[in-house]
Formats: sequence, C-alpha cells, structure tokens
Amino acid sequence: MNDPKRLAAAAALELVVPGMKLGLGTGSTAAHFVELLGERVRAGLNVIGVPTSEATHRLAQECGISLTTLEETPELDLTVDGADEIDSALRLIKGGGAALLREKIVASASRRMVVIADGSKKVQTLGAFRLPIEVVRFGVEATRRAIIAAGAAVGCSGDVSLRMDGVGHALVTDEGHLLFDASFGRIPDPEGLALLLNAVPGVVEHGLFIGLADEAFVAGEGGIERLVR
Ligand code: ABF
Repeated sequence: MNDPKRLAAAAALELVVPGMKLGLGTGSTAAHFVELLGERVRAGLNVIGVPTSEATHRLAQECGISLTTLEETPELDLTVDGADEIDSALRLIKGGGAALLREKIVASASRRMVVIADGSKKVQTLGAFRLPIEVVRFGVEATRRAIIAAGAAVGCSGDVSLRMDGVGHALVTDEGHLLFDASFGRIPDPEGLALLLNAVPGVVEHGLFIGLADEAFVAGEGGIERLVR
C-alpha cells in the first residue's frame, strides 16, 4: 500500500473505535477509507455510517458497512472525508465530487471531522481549484449574476459556469440541484466570501468548509502529515 490517498485513509481509520457513528465521505480518497473500514467491519468491527452521496451509499453497502440516516442518527462521532484544497487553517474547498451539500450537512452533524488527502491538496491560499456552488434550478442565470457580484465584493472575479455531466447536460446533484464552478482564483477572504454566498437567494450551499475540519491526514513524500486546527 503506497498510494498516498490510501495511506491517508489508513491513518484516519486508526481513529475509529467500536460503536462509532460515522460520516462517510465522497471521492476517491474517501473511497479508500470506506474500503478499509469495510475490511475491519468484516473482521468484526461494530460501526454504523451515514453516507454523503449515493455513490458512497453504494460502495459502503458493497463493503458490508451498516448504514443509517441523519433522521435515525442525527449526532455522529466522526466524519472522514476528502477535499479539493486544504489551507493551513484547515479551511477547505470541497465539492469537486458534486457532493458538497450532503458532505457539509454530515460534517456539521459530527463531533469531529477529519480530512484525508494526498499532498497535492495542501495550498497556501484557497482558490486555484474552482469553487463549487450548489444552486436551485429556478432563476439560475439571475443566481449566477448574484454570485459574480458577491465574488467581486471581496475581490474575486472570474468565470462562473454550470457544471456539465458527461453527455452535454447540466449535472444534477443527489439532491436535484445544479452546480456552478467559480473560477475566482486566489480567495483572500474565504470567510467574507462564504458569508456573501450564503446570502445569495438561490444558493443552496457552497464548497467553502470553514471551521468544520478538526484535523487532516495529508500523505506526501515524507509520509503522513497530521494537521490540527
Ligand atoms: C469529496 O472528495 C469532494 O468534496 C472533494 O471534491 C473530493 C476530493 O476528491 P478526491 O478524494 O477524489 O481527490 O469530498
């Protein structure tokens, strides 16, 4: 096992104890965690999980992990999830996997959130990765313009475009919404941008995760780096 994403996932797995109620993340790094957790479950580990996407739901079922919902289990012990960017304050950009809404709800319902990633995700300043923003279908062009204005108010400008699926249609999220990706470039004031985006009618959620991640396991050439907020 020398895949950095799998190494990071294995490090997070050490935090799991019997009886835990887990949030199961989305993306390729989180998939490693789900697979490794499944091996422990098949060896007798007793945990339950809330998946953050339909894709993770399917994978967790295949791995034999007992699943629940936030309706049945509204308080989780630990969420393990990936990220697209991580800065030194453990602020994240997430949503490359189109699962940011459920991911943020599950992370917010968890006592602890641990991020797992390869070294390429660490950045000085968020924003090289296009910021995903989940929006309702109604009034989508008006919402796009309001998002552009919100970015401009905190010094962020750039293309804001609908995410397409593989066959030329606008991608539809698990919750039935659309996604914009905003090429804002460097985001000098993530908190300010998050507040303004939260106030845009039509925006359901965005990929700035601020104050949610408690720690991160980042796998690089030198091994696993543990970051704590
Ligand atoms: C998911 O994992 C997404 O929010 C994020 O975009 C993605 C990272 O993907 P990967 O682990 O495949 O690099 O949590």
